[in-house]
Amino acid sequence: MNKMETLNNLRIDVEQLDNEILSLLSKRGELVKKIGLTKKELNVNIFDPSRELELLSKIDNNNPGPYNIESLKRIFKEIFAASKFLQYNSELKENKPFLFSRDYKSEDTIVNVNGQNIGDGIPRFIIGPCAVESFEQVQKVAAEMSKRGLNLLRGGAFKPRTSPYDFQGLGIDGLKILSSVSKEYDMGVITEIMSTDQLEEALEYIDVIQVGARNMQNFSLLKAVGQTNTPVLLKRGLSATIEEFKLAAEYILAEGNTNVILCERGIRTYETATRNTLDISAVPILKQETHLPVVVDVTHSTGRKDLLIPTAKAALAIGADGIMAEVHPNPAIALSDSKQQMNFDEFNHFMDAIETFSNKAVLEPVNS
Ligand SMILES: [Mn+2]
Repeated sequence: MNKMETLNNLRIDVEQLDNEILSLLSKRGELVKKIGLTKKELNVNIFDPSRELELLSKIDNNNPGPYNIESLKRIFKEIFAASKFLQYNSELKENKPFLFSRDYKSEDTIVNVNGQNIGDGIPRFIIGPCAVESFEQVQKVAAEMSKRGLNLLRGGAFKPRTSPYDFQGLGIDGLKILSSVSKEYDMGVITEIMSTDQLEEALEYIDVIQVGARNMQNFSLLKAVGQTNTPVLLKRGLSATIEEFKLAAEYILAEGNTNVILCERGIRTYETATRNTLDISAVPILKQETHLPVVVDVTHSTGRKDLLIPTAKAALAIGADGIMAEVHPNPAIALSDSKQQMNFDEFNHFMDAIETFSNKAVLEPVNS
C-alpha cells in the first residue's frame, strides 16, 4: 500500500468515526430535550452551572488522550451550549406558539373599553389633546367629542419630550383632570404611563394604559403593565421592526394581561415630508400575524393636518380597528404638538369625511 492509499484509508476511518459521533450527538440531543421537559415539569432551572462543572471534571478524570484537557473542555462546553439552546427552544418554539400569534389564538381579540369593543369590526376613534393642559381644555374637547357620540378620550399627563426643557406634562394632576372629565361625559381614558413607579397610582384614574413609542422596549414597564388587568395600548417604537413590535406585545401577554391593542404610529425613515413614515402595510401584517386589535395614530405618523383624512381612510380601508388623532380647542397655543392638532372645525370635518367614507365602505363593499 503506498502512502497515498494509507492516507485515504485513514480518512475513511475518520469519516466513519465522525458519523458515529454525529449519531451519538443526535441521541444525546434527544435525551437532553427530555431532560429539559422534565426540568420544566419540576420547575427546575434549565441552566445548571454546577452540573456542567461536575461533567467537565469527570471528562478531565476519564480523558484517555491524545487530546489535551483544554481542547476537550472547549468541545464539551460547545455541546453543553447547544444542548441548552435545544432545551430553551423545545420549551419556547416547539411546544408553544407565541401568545400574540394566530397559531395560539385564531379568533380576533376584542378589547372592551368603556363599552366600546375595540377589534369587533366597527371602527373606533380615540380622540383628545396631545397633552392635558387644564380642566377647561380637556372638558371642551370631551364636549365636542360627545356631540359626535365618541367616548374614548386620550390625553397626555406624562409627556416624553425630545428636549428635557419642553413641557413635561401635569403628571398626576393631569390624570385627575382626565378622570373627572371622563366621568362627566362617560368616557374611557387612554393615557401614557412612562415608568413602573407611576403605574399603581395612575390605575385609579385611567381605563387604558398607553405604552409610548419611546418605551416600546422598556421591558420592566411591559412586564409591569402585563401584571395588571387594565387594557394596554402599545405603540410601535420609532425604529422598531414589526417583529420587535410583536415581541414587545408578547412581554405583556406573557404576564397574563390579554387586553393588548397595537398602535402603528409611523417609523423613522429618511423621508422628511412627514414627521414619521406611516407604515400602512404594518396594519394587515399585524392583523394576519396577531389576533390583537390594531389602531393607527394618524397625528404622530404624519405630523401634518392635511394628511389626517387620507391616512385615516387608508388605515380603515386596509383593516385597522381604530384611529387615534389629536384635537385641541386652540392648537395655536397648545403646549405640545401645536402644529399637528386639529381645532374643532377641522375635527368635525375630519369625522364627517371618515363617517361618509366608512358608511360607503360598509354599504358598498368592494369585491376583491
Ligand atoms: Mn402629541
